[in-house]
Amino acid sequence: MIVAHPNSLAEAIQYLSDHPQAKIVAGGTDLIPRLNQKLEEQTELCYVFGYPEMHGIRKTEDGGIFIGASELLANLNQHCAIADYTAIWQAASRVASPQIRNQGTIGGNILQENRCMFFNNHVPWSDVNHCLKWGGDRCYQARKSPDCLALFQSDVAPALIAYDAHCVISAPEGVRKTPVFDLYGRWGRNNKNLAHNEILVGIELPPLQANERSAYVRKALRGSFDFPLTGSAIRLQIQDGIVTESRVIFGAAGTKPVPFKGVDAFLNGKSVDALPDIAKTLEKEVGKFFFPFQDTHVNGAARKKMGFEVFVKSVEACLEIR
Ligand SMILES: Cc1cc2nc3c(=O)[nH]c(=O)nc-3n(C[C@@H](O)[C@@H](O)[C@H](O)COP(=O)(O)OP(=O)(O)OC[C@H]3O[C@@H](n4cnc5c(N)ncnc54)[C@H](O)[C@@H]3O)c2cc1C
Ligand code: SF4
Repeated sequence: MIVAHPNSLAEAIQYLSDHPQAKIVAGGTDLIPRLNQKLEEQTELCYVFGYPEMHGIRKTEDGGIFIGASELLANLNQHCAIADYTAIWQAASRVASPQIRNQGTIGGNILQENRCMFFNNHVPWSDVNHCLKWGGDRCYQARKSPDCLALFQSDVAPALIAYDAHCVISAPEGVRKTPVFDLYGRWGRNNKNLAHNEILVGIELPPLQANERSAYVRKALRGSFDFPLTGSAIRLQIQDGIVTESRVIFGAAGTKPVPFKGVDAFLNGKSVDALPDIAKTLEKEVGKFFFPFQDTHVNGAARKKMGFEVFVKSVEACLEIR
């Protein structure tokens, strides 16, 4: 295995352009276990860490915040500027364990591979028919699906999307910016809209609005370690006790973060005091946004139920911080 560590961001982009088979590695907490389990074959890695452009958490000219892609998740939790973006702070603090948060980066978190028990528990050298993600001809998760539906389980991405965060991406042609939501394609494999020689440099958060509140709540088998089974990021604008804008993004609900379309019709114009009761009436609506994905811990029906539970709790958590 070749592991290159170019001297600068520009050299890293050049290296990736010259070595189309090389794959970016940052903290390695997502990629290295996949390589160890032989879920992916790589002979060349390009280590992107230590470049000044990709570090730091600082104010932007418009009053927002820039988070370098190489910032460790643990650093997000120690920064007072992130604490004001409550849902993002909460999501970063819920990821995995302290060990992983001290090694994993925010960039790697939102670019982590989608997961599925039929793929991740797979024995690559066995003779069984491989699924689509392995280059086989079928999906075991959803027999009729034309493509892979593996689950995207980043905790932080839904919270970033709730805040309309943008990615700053360095490419051979220069720097481009794109909404975090647009980073993800439709299916559960090869679904990051990032060219091989593009590097995520950082994430920009817009300035905080007056009277806004947010929260992120997730459910996991072991809260202190496991991937989320479901997650809900909520962001509300409130004027004189009345909701004026609402946004909810579900995590571990599908192949990418899933917006609760139409949530404004239920929450906008309502008194904050009425929200917890309104949220409890939305089980059917919320269930529509959670793909009935089965894994070793829960079946599809349970996932929908848990999706509803985290939604209700995220509404309550959002209102607790007054
Ligand atoms: C036991 C365990 C539990 C976990 N639990 C959770 C959890 O609860 N919630 C959660 O959200 N995640 C969880 N994770 C996933 C965890 O790996 C990520 O959260 C972590 O942040 C990944 O960051 P990294 O720097 O280690 O990524 P890496 O492994 O280095 O990279 C991940 C992917 O991103 C790409 N990449 C990384 N940085 C860049 C960049 N700057 N530009 C372009 N591409 C890049 C890499 O090529 C790779 O494909 C868990 C992982 C483990 C092993
Ligand atoms: S969703 Fe289907 S194609 Fe994708 S990894 Fe799972 S079984 Fe394979």
